[in-house]
Amino acid sequence: MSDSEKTSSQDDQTAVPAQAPTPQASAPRASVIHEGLPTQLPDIDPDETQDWLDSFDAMLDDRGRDRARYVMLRLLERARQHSVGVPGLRSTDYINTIAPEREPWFPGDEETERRIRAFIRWNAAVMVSDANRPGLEVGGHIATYQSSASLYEVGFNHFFKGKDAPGGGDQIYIQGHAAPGVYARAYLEGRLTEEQLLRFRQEVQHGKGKGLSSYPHPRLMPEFWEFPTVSMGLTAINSIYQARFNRYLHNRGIKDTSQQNVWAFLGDGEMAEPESLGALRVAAREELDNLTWVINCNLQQLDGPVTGNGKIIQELEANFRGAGWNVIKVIWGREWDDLLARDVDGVLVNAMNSTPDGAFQTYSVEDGAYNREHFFGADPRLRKMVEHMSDRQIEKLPRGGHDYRKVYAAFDSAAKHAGQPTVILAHTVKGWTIEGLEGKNASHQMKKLKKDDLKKFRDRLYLPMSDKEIDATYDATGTAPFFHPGKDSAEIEYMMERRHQLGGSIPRRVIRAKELKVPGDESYKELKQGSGKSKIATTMAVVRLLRDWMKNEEIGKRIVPIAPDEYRTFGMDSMFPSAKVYNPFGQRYESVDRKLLLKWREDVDGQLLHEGISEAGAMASATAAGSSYSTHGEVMIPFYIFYSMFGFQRTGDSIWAMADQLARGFLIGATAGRTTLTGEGLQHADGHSPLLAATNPAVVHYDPAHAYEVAHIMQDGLRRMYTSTEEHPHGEDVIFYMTVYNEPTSQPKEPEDLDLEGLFKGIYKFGEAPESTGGDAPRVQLLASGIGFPWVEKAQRLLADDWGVAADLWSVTSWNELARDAVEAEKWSLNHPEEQAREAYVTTKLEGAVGPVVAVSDYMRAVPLQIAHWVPEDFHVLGTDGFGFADTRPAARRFFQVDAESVVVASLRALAQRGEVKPEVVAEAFAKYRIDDPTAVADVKQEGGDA
Ligand SMILES: Cc1ncc(C[n+]2csc(CCOP(=O)(O)OP(=O)(O)O)c2C)c(N)n1
Ligand SMILES: [Mg+2]
Repeated sequence: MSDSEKTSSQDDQTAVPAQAPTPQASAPRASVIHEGLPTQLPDIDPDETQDWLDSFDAMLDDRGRDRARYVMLRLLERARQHSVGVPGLRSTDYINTIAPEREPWFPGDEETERRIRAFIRWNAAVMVSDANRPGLEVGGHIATYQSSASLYEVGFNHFFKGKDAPGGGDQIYIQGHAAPGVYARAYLEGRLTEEQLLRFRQEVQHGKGKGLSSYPHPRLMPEFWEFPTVSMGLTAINSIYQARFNRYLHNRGIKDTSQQNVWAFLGDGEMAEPESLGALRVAAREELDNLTWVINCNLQQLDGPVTGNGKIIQELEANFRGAGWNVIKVIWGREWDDLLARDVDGVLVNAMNSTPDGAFQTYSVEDGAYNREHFFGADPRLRKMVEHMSDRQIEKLPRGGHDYRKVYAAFDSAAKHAGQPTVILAHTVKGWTIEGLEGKNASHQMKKLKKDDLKKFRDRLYLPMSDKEIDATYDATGTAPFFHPGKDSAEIEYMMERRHQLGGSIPRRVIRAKELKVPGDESYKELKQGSGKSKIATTMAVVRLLRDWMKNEEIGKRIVPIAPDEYRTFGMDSMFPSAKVYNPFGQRYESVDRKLLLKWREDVDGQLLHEGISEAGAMASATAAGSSYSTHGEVMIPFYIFYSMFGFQRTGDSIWAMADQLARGFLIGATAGRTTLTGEGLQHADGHSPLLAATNPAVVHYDPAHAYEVAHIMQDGLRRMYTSTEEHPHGEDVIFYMTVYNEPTSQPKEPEDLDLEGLFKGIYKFGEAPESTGGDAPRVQLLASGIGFPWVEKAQRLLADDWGVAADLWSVTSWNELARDAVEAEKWSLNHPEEQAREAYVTTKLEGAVGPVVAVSDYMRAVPLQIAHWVPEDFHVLGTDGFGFADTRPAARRFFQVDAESVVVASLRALAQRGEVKPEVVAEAFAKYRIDDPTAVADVKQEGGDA
């Protein structure tokens, strides 16, 4: 490495590159500093610059580093005030961002709000403790809500807009483990009864829907919860994309969302999930000032400290500032203000800056004397600063997240901030106000409060409840009584009035969307006609239909195409010029391909969501769009198309959360199959996504073989999800997953007498064996799905021509749906012992079909094997178990033994086992086709192999 490279790659602001090519030979140049601001400018007045540097040096000599640092910071602040483009700081001192003199006037009644908070704290803790009485012990969490009560209550009393607020209200994501606090508030508001609180985490034993779900689960409490939040990290990313989707709706003229804000409550431990911080720049880039995160920094997670040796708040601050967010730290309560004002030497701030989180956690549980000794004891000036305070006063010095006014100031500032998303980093103590829990490493898992804990807790909250009352209830039930001050009390009136002003109670989930008028049969005609002499892949069929949908007057604008940087892969680049890629700032440059017909176009009202390379982001968009019918009262139809390998496998948990959120939409696993996407190899070759899809009860999976099947499935998807029936007045809460392929195949015309019921339920007979085989030929039933269908078609010919065997063909559109139906039938039969057992649909369909049944698909055997138990005859399955690799399709199919020749040998073997053909025939076929040898297909050509 040359010296000049060394120098120029340093962060050092003063280093001068050895050979800086300057326009004016005499002018020295500063090197580039980090954070991307241009400083590589010629110095137009070196003498003046030197004067400034000399005075800085003089100040440093005379007044020391602290003073020099102070003046530098003030200069930076002044420069920013005047919009001089200086680089931002990545971290600030470990103090409140909002100085006391800049705190706003507090518009509420602080004492009444304190009492409300105390009631909620009490009921939240008692409810969890109660759920853990002997013999019930269903778990729950006390400590999380106790650390964040003030954060929520400031929001509830002053900021969160309910559904009836002008503009439709806010979206609020509540930290999953804080759910008891939200139930406790709903109880005070009269939305939940005491009986319901007593049924926390008992969702079926008192009757379905009579209990309260463990965490926010819209699927389980669809009129209460809106956003499922308990899987750490998903709240973070989903809230960003929700805020972005709000803007998308607005910019596309679908709904005015300008008055709506997204609030997300998160844990400091949760920030370690990649999904938590992974999308920060999306929020910054799109200037989502409709988004506020509140991170409850209690410095603890489940097992213990988040970063005992470090400082999580400082770490997060640097991350967020670096990503372009507005950061508001709420570190200390008001009792520290006076101390900080007297900290002229910076010793207190220095102690705050240098104390690791692990030590702060210890200070939170130790008494005043310990804190005096250890925190203030290190420096005589610090010690002196608290001389006038009693140990008790020192012990009571609170964290900012528990100071209602400080929290209010942070929320107020966040709400007014423009041009950036805001994160509030609130310093709290886990289990705050409950002595037995506070700050303990194990607090997250402490679920039970003893009599003594309860009494101390009551005292701390100043709750008007006698020892006698507590003792009596505890002795009778093993827990404490709930507290309600009465409907007409000042506190309840106050909180109800606040909620009334802010648009009603929250959380609340409502469906106000108008029903869609979905396109009729006409729109699907083209695909049902088949492809004639040409070949098309099912992925193409899907895209063609999508294009038609987008032109449809009723539903066109409601479709939200989503792709993680793969539109070209799926042949959708033709949509760029017309539908356009959504960008809230439009396109501020001339596109490189602007002269081409298929040019790249970004626009404010662009319809295509282009997520960059983020499947997690794409899923978050699909979730926001798919639940818009309830969140916004505007039905939107997400159409998320992806490499099937990077769907369920990569983002399965997000799809699970999407299902919990009762979101609907189309997920399209394009380039599906283990052997169909040739060349891409092991990590692209999807041989199992249907199996993963089967694990999600909301997901309806189809693996269509033919374009007309695609058409019917998409049409039925719209019908089921977006139209009203008696059973599902607002549409069904399902997600359609379709696996489609990139291999061009001849698409047959839709048969005249198509068995539509069979197609939707998962299996229908496609065709009989050719008559040439004769009536008494041995017979097999060949079942195939998706791209496996052409293999059984060819096998049918080979069996007839080479071996005189008759094969009937069945198109299996969904192994998953057949298996689900069978399980449902069993369940029904178990529950109706007096009635004739219900038969699985697949059994009914295959009954009377002659001969063994051989199934094949481009997936692992476990996919078709799901139906094995209900197939009335011998069942043999071929599949693609194992890792994929790169090669041609014929080679891959021969390797996995799923091609036509393999189907033939498997069929003959199945017949031989029943004595219907001679065993030698199997060996003969095996030798003829060499199905164990992929080199036998070395020269077989393929077409359209790439993605
Ligand atoms: C994806 C995921 N992994 C693990 C958990 C289990 N879990 C629940 S809470 C928790 C700790 C949370 O700590 P933090 O985010 O700091 O929240 P706090 O309760 O301290 O506010 C863990 C690990 C989970 N819910 N989700
Ligand atoms: Mg925590």
